[in-house]
Amino acid sequence: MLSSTRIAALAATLSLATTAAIAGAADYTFEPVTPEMKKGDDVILTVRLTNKQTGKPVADAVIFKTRIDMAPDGMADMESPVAPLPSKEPGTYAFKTDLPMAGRYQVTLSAKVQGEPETVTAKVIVKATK
Ligand SMILES: [Cu+2]
Repeated sequence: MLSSTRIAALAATLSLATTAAIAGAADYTFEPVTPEMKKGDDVILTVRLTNKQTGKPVADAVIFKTRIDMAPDGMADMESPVAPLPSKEPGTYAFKTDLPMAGRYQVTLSAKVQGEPETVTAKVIVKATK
């Protein structure tokens, strides 16, 4: 016979399994590795992709769209060139860009994560200083 504690534990396990099954793009987050850097040309900007449920970095994602602009400071049309660089650490993704003036830059990313059918999109804010 199952005790009520066992049943509660079983129910909790089942609901966890259900949550994992319906996991989606919202379970992933991009964060800047260095949220603040010196302005200039050929700046290396690195973001980390994390699975929020496990807290672990997510390697081998394919970032297929990247845009960097100054939208946070009202300059959405001030767009910077972006070139992907090889990753130095699993779960981090690096780009070469220009941050020509001090202020806040928005990095808009679209990525395909292994095993996740939905596209993961994110907006990351970084700050360039003088
Ligand atoms: Cu600007």
